[in-house]
Amino acid sequence: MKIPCSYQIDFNTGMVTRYPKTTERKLSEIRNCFYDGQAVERVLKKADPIIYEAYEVKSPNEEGLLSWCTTIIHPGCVGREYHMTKGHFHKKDISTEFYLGLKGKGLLIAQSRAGQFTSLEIRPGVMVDVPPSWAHRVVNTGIEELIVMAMFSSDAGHYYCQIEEKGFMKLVVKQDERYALIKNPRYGVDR
Ligand code: S6P
Ligand code: ZN
Repeated sequence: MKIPCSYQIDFNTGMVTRYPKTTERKLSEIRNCFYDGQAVERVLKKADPIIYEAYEVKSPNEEGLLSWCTTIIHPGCVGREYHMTKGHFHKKDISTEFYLGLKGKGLLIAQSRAGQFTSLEIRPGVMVDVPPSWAHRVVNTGIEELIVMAMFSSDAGHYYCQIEEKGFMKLVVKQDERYALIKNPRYGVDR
């Protein structure tokens, strides 16, 4: 039986005391997330930057338990598109997830299986409720790290294929020094 426990999060770095980093996504690994392939190549000719990192505190994969994670999305753009996470659905389609902004600013974009799309601004103190059956991605639209904490059912699982293949309906791009959502020309087109 699991016993009650506590954790220490550094809101400034996203690090969790005694928990190692579990994810580090470099541009080369998530190149297909970005629309502008030529811009990806231009960046990769010089370096392979880390786009985001995560510290996951995982409970056993059992119904009734929660896991959580801090994600640090570094600032920047590839072409006109802001840095972002890969994005996913959950395998267990009755799973809700909550996101809390800890540092920086950005957007959580979400897309339902039924084809609805929405975006919500996230910044320190903002909690976002992602109900079941909505794919979600976090985008850093600011000039400093965006740090968020996500809490989800331990047995939710992650399902990346659909987003990898079809993308989200909209891109989050830099326009006149602020963000804009534009139609994704590649949405629904196999990559
Ligand atoms: C887990 C939750 C987050 C993401 C993390 C990285 O359900 O949504 O902890 O795993 O932000 O994003 P992604 O899309 O690469 O898993
Ligand atoms: Zn999730």
